[in-house]
Amino acid sequence: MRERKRDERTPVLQMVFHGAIASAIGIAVGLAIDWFPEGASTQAGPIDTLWDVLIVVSVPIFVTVSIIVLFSVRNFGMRPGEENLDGPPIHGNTRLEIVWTAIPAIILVALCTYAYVVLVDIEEAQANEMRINVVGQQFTWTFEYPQAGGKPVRSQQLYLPQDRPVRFYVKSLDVIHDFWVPAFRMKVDAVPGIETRYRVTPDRRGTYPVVCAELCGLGHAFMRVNAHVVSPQAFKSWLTKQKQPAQGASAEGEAPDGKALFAEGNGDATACGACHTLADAGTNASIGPDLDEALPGQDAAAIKASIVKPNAELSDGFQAGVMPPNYGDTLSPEELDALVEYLGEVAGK
Ligand code: HEC
Ligand SMILES: [Cu+2]
Repeated sequence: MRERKRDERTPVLQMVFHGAIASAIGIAVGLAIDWFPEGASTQAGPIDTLWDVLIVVSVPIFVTVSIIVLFSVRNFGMRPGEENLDGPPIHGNTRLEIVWTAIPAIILVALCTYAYVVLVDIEEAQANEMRINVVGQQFTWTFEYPQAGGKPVRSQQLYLPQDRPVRFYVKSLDVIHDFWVPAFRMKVDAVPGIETRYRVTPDRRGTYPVVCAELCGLGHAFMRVNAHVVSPQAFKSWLTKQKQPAQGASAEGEAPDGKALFAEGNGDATACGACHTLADAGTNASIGPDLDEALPGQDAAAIKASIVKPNAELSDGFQAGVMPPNYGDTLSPEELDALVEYLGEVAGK
């Protein structure tokens, strides 16, 4: 009698013992892995803590389920000769059922409550918020900084002052994209026809990748720019500098600047530099052909044709449908001429 009892109890003790060791290892590994790049916003801290709590709670649950399955297979598995036997009929055990429903329910409600509290906390409106419009399109981002009583400043690079709360208003001109700066932790879809939003307060200076997190076409993997978190003074002087020069779009009466158009676009037209390398304009993207190699030897007419009808004649090794086909509309005739003239000069160098 005593013998039997001990036999029945040992498997449970063994399971608890193995489960505790496996959970400890799983939690240690889960917490040791750097899942995210180093955080650069006030939102990152609470989100990373939430992530760690989820690991600490979910690893033991996963281990418990796996261990029970493994021990059951070993101890209660079918032996040779038992193929036609049915197990003993078991009917409900109300106490057990209540326990295994209540415990997961309590864990889930607790985690949901905690996650909700974190969400409300990181999305809270801040005083002195700066608005930035984010426009996604195949295959680049444009950032607009609204200016009181003037035209917004547009940029292909995201500049942010350190410690200033920002609210992003995200739009898409074509398909669904997703505006994500992993170092800030927040991300939201850019959906055609609606405006989505999120808040972030960058708190560490540096340069962080802006990534499109929604498969959006051939150039998706290249839909990357940089977010620069700089000191408030540096941000101010950057913004002032953006306001002054031709900025691509021609100021009244001035001739459009081909180089600036190439590097920065004009707000409607995506910057050529988002896809092409051209040393003279200081761009180094590689979605389209390297123009330092492709341009020499081409005359103005050929260059103009490549811009206005990109799919008519394809460069070797590149696919149709990547270069925007609407530069004839998004660039004014003067801008197009300035751009062609500029590229012609670079080609002739
Ligand atoms: C979204 C990415 C993208 C943008 C933006 C873009 N291009 Fe392109 N471009 C490409 C790709 C891809 C090709 C090669 C396929 C083709 O010829 O259509 C190409 C081809 C070209 C060529 C032909 C090169 C050769 O081999 O002869 C020229 C010239 C060119 N682009 C200039 C421009 C200019 C100028 C702009 C800005 C007004 C621009 N591109 C904007 C992606 C882009
Ligand atoms: Cu995209």
